[in-house]
Amino acid sequence: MSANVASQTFPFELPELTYAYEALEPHIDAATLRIHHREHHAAYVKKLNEALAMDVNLQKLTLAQLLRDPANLPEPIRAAVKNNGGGHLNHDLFWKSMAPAPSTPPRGALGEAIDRDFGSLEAFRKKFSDTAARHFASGWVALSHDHASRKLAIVDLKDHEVLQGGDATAVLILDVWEHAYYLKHQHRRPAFIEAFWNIVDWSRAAERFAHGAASAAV
Ligand code: MN3
Repeated sequence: MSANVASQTFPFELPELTYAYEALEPHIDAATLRIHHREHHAAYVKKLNEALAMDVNLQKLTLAQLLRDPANLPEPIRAAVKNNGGGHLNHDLFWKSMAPAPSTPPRGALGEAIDRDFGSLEAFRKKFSDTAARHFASGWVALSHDHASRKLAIVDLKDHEVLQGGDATAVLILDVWEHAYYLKHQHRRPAFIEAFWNIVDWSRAAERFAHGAASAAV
């Protein structure tokens, strides 16, 4: 698995994608993907670094530590770190949630857990899609594996809220901000959600699930 931005420290860098901007066509168009990565995601990284530029103590903390309890951050940069840091973390996971089609259904432990907690892959997809379509304004929808209950759940995140790494593993995430789909789909978010299922990288999702389940069992 490639390096996780959660364990990285200042200065943060825009991660390269593991596929070309054209590689997710026609499900996600190259123009949307390029702008989303090189402009939107890059801007969150830049603003996160700007917020931390004057604070040498915070520069020693990993991204996960910075986002763990925003109430402990200095008030003047609290919102900037929470929003831009959360944006950085979630986008990195979003890029890793996708791969060029065709998407093959999850096998092994993740497939079994989806069947157990949602009834079937189809039932999971419907519930996730409905949550994503209903999400009001900007945000994210994640498939989360809760470490305490050992169960999968669909989590609706506002703006750039994040799943807390110590408590849960983010198995999969979908960006439902308008910038993720507006160029191609305009107001038709459900068409974008439907397209997403063609390019979900279930094999990397299964790796995250297995890794999280192992650390939760310790
Ligand atoms: Mn985005």
